[in-house]
Amino acid sequence: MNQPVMGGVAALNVPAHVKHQKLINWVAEIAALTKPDSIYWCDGSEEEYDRLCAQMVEAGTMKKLNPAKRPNSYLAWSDPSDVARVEDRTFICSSTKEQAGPTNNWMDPAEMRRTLHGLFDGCMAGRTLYVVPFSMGPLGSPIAHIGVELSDSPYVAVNMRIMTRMGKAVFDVLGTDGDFVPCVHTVGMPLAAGQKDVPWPCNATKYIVHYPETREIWSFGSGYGGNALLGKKCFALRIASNMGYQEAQQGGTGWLAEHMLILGVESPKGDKKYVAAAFPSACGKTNFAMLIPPKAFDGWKVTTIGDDIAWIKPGADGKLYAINPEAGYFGVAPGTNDKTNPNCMASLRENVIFTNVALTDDGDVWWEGMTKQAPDHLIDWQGKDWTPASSTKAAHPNARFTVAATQNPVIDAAWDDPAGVPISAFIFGGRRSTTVPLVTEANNWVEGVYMAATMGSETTAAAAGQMGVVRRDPFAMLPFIGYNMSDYFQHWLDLGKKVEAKGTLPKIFCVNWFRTGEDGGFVWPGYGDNMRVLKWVLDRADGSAPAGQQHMFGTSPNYGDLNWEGAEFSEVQFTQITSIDKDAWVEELKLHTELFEKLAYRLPQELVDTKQQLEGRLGA
Ligand code: TSX
Ligand code: MN
Repeated sequence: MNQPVMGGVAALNVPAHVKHQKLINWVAEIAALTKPDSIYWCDGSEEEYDRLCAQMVEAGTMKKLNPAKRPNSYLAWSDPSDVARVEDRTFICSSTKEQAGPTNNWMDPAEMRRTLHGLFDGCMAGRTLYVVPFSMGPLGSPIAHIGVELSDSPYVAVNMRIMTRMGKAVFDVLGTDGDFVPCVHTVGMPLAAGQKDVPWPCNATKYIVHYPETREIWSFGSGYGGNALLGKKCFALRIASNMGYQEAQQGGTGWLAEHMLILGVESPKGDKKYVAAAFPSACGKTNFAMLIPPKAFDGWKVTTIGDDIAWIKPGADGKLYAINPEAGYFGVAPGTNDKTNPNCMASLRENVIFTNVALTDDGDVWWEGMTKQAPDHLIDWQGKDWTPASSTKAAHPNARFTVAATQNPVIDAAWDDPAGVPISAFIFGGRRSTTVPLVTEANNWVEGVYMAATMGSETTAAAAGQMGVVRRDPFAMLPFIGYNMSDYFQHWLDLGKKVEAKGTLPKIFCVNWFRTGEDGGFVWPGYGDNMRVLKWVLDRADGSAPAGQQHMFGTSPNYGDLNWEGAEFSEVQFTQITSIDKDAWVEELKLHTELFEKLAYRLPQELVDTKQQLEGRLGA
């Protein structure tokens, strides 16, 4: 289909339906820089998806799984060095360092452009440049935005088809002069004439670069997840958080791009409410987004709008409306099973791309925690024989599935609604073995923002450093805020004031499923039983639940305020996970001070004042 290469320059092959000259010029410019062998414009069709997958099977990048076991599904094994996001190689190249703030890596944009120009020059030699048009959010939604990713990875093209609204229709929305975020991605491994490719090309040198002023994303050297699927963390969080902030700076109300799941709760009477919830990694976000209520909640339904990212905008009625900018789930496989998340397991029955899980002898997949008993023999994620006696893991701990949201049996009817859904409550959670109670309602928006700003999570894996150390992860956004974190806090405070003046703000809650007892075990059963907490949250949000116990940090339920039907959970246990240990909180607030010192430049005074009030209440 591609026209012959002429004079070493690949033919542009612009399809007739592409009428956006600026886009065409940009593709030509990037092609001139990266020097691919050919250029291919993705149309997003099923035929194209099947063709690219077959091509990757041929190249050894993916294996087709046994269609009897896992219909229309594939398994990719990455290079062992390319298995996760690379935060230390992620840059926010705003014109000043202050705009990126102390929590982001920064480099002068002119200097970064020189560096990247050198790296990208000829980087696609021997490869095809895929033009991947995508919409983050329902096509044409007033909350949605368009991106175009130019990538030399067919793995990126097929994953983007699942994770975003990808294809031809995007060009119709773009028209002749619509706005789009330009995203350039390369695995960074040009092929010399006749050089044989490897199954997973990548480069030891990696750069994940954002230019917030010009709203560009440039990614070099990795083919994995958030490093390469640029619609997700790079666009939907880092660039979008900046867009929402800038809109407010330019006199608008502004909007929020958040690392949040969105779920719906429907009562037996048919009342429907939505909550958005932020959790750092390893807290089970996808599990919460697909929660199955326990028997005591017969007739109640929990449905999923999204499992990772929310774009939130004030509506004309004074409520906050949220969309899921994504169209699929790129979730962690290990630990997922029919007990922890049956809805997720059902989503994964067919049409899935698995990355870095193990291969069974009958051509299916397996990962740690999928079944109690591991199979007798597997091929592990590095292509080696594995048995239960092996000392290594069969699946990489960050192994992933890519699957369309539509495969989720509990997908919300409004998941694709361009208007979004109204949010009744925000929930912020972390993994804390001590100190933080099961659930707390903030006294007001400012104190809720304080809770979210100071939230933290204990590290779980040795790889992440010391086990059990609390890492502050404000709003679960530490690696994802595309500008200065103090300005981000101010944006939340300002937006709250603007919305409060005209309408109703969601209430803010803080949860912790992970308090441990004397024996070190988790006290709270978690999972479906989180519905008991969720119900209280919604009842507080609409004012129908009693005030509960008021304490230094807000309001928590009394034992009798939660529905315990079918649960064997005593008042003693409840006290264990809701009690407030003054000494622990004295230490906790010292850690808040540490965070605030780091963020002192432009830290909102309201948050400093809130901390002082909490210290006062604690000392009293
Ligand atoms: O996802 C989790 N959630 C949210 C579910 C809706 N996890 C898994 C976290 C790692 C990704 C949880 N782990 C939750 C939870 O609420 N709670 C816990 C801790 C826990 C682990 C095991 C048990 C109870 C609590 N019980 C047994 O294993 C029998
Ligand atoms: Mn995430």
